[in-house]
Amino acid sequence: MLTIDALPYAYEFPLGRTALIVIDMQRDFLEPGGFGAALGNDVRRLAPSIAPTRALLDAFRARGLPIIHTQEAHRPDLSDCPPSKLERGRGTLTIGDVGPMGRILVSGEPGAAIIPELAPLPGEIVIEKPGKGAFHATPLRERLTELGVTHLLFAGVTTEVCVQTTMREANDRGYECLLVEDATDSYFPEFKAATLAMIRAQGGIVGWTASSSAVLAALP
Ligand code: C5J
Repeated sequence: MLTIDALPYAYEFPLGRTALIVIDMQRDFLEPGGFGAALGNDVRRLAPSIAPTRALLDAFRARGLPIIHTQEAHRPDLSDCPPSKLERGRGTLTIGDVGPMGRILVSGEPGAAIIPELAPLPGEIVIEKPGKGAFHATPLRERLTELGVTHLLFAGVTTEVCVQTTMREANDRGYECLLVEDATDSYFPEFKAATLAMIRAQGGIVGWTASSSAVLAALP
């Protein structure tokens, strides 16, 4: 077992059974003209997490370790989008509307793509998900089982929505989860801080948090 200097205490992980999961680093959340901006958010707030996430990807790629990317994206006919999600995500544009980067959060549209800096390489698993959590209505569990993964290191956006939802889903399924503090961002800094605190509260009730430098230092 390897050890990361983490909170609330050291995180131990078996190298061959640990995957990096990068949540929804999509143009629709990080660039102007997408879903995040249509909801009135300042998308520049998500930019600081890009470089640390890239450093984690580079380290996992160099060691041949498993990498999973997720994308929040719906079928073009929106048949996988619950009416409640359509009703509540109403900004200047909503899911399925045509914006400057194509139809908002629709599979295959330019805005739904992962940003170029973090684009998946051939062979890396990409999970499209209709929900905020990456386990709901996706084959993620099956892919992790095939890989023998028991431990998950989380990066991505946004901290308190899709990252936290997926981390809680994973925690309930028995995965040992760590959120990389500087490889995740929120449009609301106070929500990010609260999420980090919630995860590691009560003895790590949802998991651990650590900096990307602590993760990189722990890799052989
Ligand atoms: C949101 C996400 N915030 N990826 N999605 O709607 O966090």
